[in-house]
Amino acid sequence: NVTIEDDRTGLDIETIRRAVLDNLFYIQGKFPAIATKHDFYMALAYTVRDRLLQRWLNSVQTNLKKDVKSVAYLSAEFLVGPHLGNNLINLDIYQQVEQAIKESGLNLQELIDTEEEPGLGNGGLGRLAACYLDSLSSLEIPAIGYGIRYEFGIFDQHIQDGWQVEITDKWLQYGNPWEIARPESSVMVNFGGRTEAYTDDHGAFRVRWIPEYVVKGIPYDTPILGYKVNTANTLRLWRSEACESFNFERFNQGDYYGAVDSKVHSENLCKVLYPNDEPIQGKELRLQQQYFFVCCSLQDMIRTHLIENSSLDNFDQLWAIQLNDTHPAVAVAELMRLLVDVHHYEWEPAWQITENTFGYTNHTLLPEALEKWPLSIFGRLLPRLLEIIYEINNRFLERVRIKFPDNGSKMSSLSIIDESDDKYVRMANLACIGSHRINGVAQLHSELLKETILHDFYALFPEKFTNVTNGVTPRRWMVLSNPRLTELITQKIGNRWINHLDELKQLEQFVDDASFRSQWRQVKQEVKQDLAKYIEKKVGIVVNPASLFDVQVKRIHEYKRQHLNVLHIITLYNRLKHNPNLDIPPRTFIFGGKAAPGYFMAKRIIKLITSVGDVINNDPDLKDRLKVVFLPDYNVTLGQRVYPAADLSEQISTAGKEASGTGNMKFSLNGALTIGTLDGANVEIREEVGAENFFLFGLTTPQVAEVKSHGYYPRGHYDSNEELRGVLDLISCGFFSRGNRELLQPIVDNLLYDDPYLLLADYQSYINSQEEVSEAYKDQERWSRMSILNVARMGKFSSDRSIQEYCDNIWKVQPVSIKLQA
Ligand code: 26Q
Repeated sequence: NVTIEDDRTGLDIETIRRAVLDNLFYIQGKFPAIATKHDFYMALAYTVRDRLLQRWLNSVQTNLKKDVKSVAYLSAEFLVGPHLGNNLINLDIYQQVEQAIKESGLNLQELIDTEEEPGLGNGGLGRLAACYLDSLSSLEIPAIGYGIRYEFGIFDQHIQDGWQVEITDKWLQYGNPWEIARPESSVMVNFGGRTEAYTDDHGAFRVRWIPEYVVKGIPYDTPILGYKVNTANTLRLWRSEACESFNFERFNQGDYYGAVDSKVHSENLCKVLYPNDEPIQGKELRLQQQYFFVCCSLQDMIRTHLIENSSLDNFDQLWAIQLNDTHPAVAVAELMRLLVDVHHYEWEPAWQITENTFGYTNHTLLPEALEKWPLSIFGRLLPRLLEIIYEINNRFLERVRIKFPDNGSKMSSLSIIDESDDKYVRMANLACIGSHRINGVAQLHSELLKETILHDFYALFPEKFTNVTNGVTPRRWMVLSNPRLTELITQKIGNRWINHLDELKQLEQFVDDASFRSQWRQVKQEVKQDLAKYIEKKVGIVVNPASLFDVQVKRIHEYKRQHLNVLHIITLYNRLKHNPNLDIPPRTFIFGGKAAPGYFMAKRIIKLITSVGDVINNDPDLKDRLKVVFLPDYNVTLGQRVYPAADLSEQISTAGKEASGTGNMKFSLNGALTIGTLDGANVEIREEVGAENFFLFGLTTPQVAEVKSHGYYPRGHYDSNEELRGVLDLISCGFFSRGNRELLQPIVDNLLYDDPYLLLADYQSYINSQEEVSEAYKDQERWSRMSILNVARMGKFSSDRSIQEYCDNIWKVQPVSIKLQA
């Protein structure tokens, strides 16, 4: 009974095996004997892509034809991670492919590991966008992600002599099998020049923009398949090019270099991702990037809309556009420009459409992290948009004046234009005014937004404010990254939890089952052994898989307080040196994270970690009871190795500084316990898993404010706390820096004389909490119970729940099921 399946769509083992060989030959131009691992990876990737295309095209077609609302998620960053493994999971063909690859004498994991990840983001915000695309597709919501196809993503981090060195990320150099260029859908984007008033044929007053130069945007599409559904949405990333790549006039005049000038200029636009996770002042190219992808995306939505609709009157009924922070906030003004200047709408109806269409997600509380652009740069680059922003602002301030008469301070804080010293365009104000919903990313964050940086907007339109607590996709962050745990859980409660994460609750019934706890420990042990091997291979440090894996992976930032973690390590070191018989469980401290290249303190913190590691890892007195590892080049791929292997998750930011955090969720979902402050989503994680299963320490947000209001004096803690003094003195005297007292002194000085993130104020509380961690770890049965309960109670933190809330409360969109037909 032989069935011949199509080589492009068939899912049985034999067909997949044949299809891979076919693609190897016809796409890579190789036969097995001379093919490299990368060739096989490419052949397999194309084989998987073939199986996606049917679903993808059906989804695109259906969304175009049906008059259902779509979500457009606008984000300057999408940190999607490698596609191959994830697509196998979502297609539900992992096992077949594993077998097919095996029968060809290869190993699937090795091919998966060959994929270069698209590093098109800095950290949390970009990764959140990727989790949300996964959930949108899994929930069958018509959606499209719009962003920039950076030629070079976030830099690769090397560690040389303990310092971070940045290397260009050439992720495209061997080709990208997951994207399809769509040059036929290119659009034009204006920059610079001037505006001009004119009267049209009907005698109406209008404005046109006469640009100095025009850049072409070319879309590159990547399918984003949902889990076990036919919905495959699109991630559409724009690449810039010159309109005319060659200037013949100049060439003929003998100006050979001038002839390609505009080409070089335009192509620079999307060359590189800014590696900062805070706004950088006045970088014109960054503003160009933002306007470029926003302008391309809105034109694309309008073009799509007009295929099936005769006007844009119902644009807001068919599109919900979400602004991922203020990076795409210029879209508010750009949609107004397109409606008024290009489609000849009156201002008021255009504004109704605009406000109904946009939602704005804020990701920060730090006032210094609010994006603002010098008026001079903005006006020179986007003259027409600045005029429109002035018009939006004038009309808005008129309404404010009526609601709060004679309140100059309200007016100036709400105005889009900051007139303090130099003049700036405040992007958060533009986003708030132009959106019908404004949300924070965790309960605490959303409350603090209303009390602090967006207080005056809250007073003006309370009905716009809401919260959507972040979530992460269990497909990538459990099923793909932790197959052993997935298998154990599924044996017990079936597999519905993978897209109904609340079902993990059922694990609670096994918490008293000693054999289950032992299997649970066994899984964690095996995953830790894998990571131990990786660590030895990568950095040459031998770690004990039975030790407590204490992990902090995230961007390096003073507010995230990696250096508080280091103060604890040195405290333990001093204790063990003075009392070698001290009974504490051995620990392996694992760090990972990139520092913004221009962030002096963050780079010193990396040097502090590696320096302390060098001393501790090589001190024979310690008998391997403490190890400190800095894993270079932390990214999505490495995260997938690290989260499953962690025993303890470090979430130790100063209260009130971390908007949400999402790594905290990935750890806890994989059975790590958290040591953390009452910050961001930690608050809700603790609420869910239970206070008794969470190691809490530190000042609360109001206490932080209180301490600061009385004139915080960090020296006081140094003077009164002998153990803390011993730690800081040891750093100061050059003990960790081969006698060099200058190297790490900036960190110590900052803590003693400024300490803006209150490390010294939280030090003792952190140390005490860490002692509780050590005590708990000694009782492995108790630890396992806590670990199981953490996983069982994390259902809330699926990005499926987050996306459902966006759909219900912000976007008002419905799922559309996709039927598979040819
Ligand atoms: C802005 C202008 C110019 C250059 C760079 C930027 C820029 C780029 C990236 C500003 C900020 C970012 C990234 C911010 C970020 O990742 N925020 C994190 O978002 C997560 C998802 O909501 C939260 O969990 C984290 O708490 C928050 O820090």
